[in-house]
Amino acid sequence: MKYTDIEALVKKMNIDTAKGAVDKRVQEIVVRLVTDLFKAIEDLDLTQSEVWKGLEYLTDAGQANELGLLAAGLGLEHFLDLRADEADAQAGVIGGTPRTIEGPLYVAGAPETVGFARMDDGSESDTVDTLFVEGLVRDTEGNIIEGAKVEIWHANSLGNYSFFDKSQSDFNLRRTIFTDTNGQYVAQTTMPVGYGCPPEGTTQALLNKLGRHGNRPSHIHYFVSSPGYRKLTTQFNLEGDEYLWDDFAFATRDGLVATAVDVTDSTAIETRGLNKPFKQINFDVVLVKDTANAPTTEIERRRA
Ligand code: MBD
Ligand code: FE
Repeated sequence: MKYTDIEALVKKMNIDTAKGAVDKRVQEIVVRLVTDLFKAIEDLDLTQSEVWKGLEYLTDAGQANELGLLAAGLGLEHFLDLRADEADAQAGVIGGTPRTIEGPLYVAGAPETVGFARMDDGSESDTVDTLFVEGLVRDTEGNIIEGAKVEIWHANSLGNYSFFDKSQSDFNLRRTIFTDTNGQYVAQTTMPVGYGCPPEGTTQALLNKLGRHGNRPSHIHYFVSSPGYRKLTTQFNLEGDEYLWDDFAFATRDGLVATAVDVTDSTAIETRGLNKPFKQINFDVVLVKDTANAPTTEIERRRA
């Protein structure tokens, strides 16, 4: 079928048939997407079986709650970041720590403290390196921000996240730390290991067909917010990880690579109240002041 015929057909089916109140935005989106889908079916000469296979795939992915994972793996979530960067630049909003994807594994309601939090439940203390992650939250002029809300979440040594991994305790490796009077946050936790898509899952099944892996480098997620500032969604990825620049979710960005330094000095170990060497990461954050013309940084999505 010709494109003009497809366009006329979709209009006839979805616009000309409207009788009740129309949500114009939804109508515009549906008409566009259905038109583009029909054109793709035409161009690729999809068989009926292939079309049903596609719908069945989406059904399975939805039932497995893997659509968020699929969005990451297909680069949709990263694409939205690139568009948000463009919109910021167009609005003249510049500076601050770069954004990168939230991913599908945030859980709201983590325990809150000021200045310091121990994030791990101790279950991996004997088998995994202890990690101190710390930093300052500042504005773009370099002034520290006291009371900034720093939400941190990351995986355990198997690359799994609490809540989604029911073998972990509630809110393990998830904390909210408000910066202290020096604008500092300190988190004591355990070294994360990169996530891999469930091998038998729907996302990995598709990645396999694309000849792609489903692995992320070791990383730690952040939401950082403070009244009067734009909310930052970001994460750092760890130097030395084989997937650092080969992330299936495309989240690694310049400015968001951190190095975990080995600390073996006995005084430093004692000062931290430990009895073995540990790792330390510095991750400072710069927030940008909110302005009337700045695009919103609040993203509505269903979260656990
Ligand atoms: C993750 O931990 C993650 O951060 C993303 C983006 C996708 C899957 C797992
Ligand atoms: Fe993650």
